[in-house]
Amino acid sequence: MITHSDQSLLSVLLESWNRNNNILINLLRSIPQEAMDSRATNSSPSVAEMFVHIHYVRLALISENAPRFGRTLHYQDWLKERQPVAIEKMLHQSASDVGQTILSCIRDPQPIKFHYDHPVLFLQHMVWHEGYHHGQIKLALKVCGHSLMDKEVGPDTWGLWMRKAKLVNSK
Ligand code: NI
Repeated sequence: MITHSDQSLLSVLLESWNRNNNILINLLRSIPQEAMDSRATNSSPSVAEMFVHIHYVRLALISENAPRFGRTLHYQDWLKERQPVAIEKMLHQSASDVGQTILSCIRDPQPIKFHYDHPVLFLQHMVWHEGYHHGQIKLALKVCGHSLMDKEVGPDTWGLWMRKAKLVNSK
């Protein structure tokens, strides 16, 4: 049974996941179409491929760990996608899937199949993974002459973590 304090902790955790996805979407929206093919090196994935990779990893880990919530994966087809609007739609869908999976697995605990002892560790892994690629995307853009300035993109990326939204009774 989920207590009131568990429920409020869960709400904050899911809010952190929403913010993580909003940060990623805001990064995507700040990238011009012509910069979507930027790569840090010749053998590195492009910016578009890294966003698609994030979408794929979310869904692949749901399928592996909580197959009852899994979707069919079309990674090779998805990798051809370069349109930011289409990629944004994918990211919204997989973010929602991750959130719903976490919530369902906490409310109705069943053993996690492979990688995690608890659904919250899955959530934390995704946040860490996406922060890692966030930096790689910005590096690829910089190498290819499409640097994003912190003063322009910072408020809607980094800034979202620290935005006060009266989620909890802080003193
Ligand atoms: Ni990765």
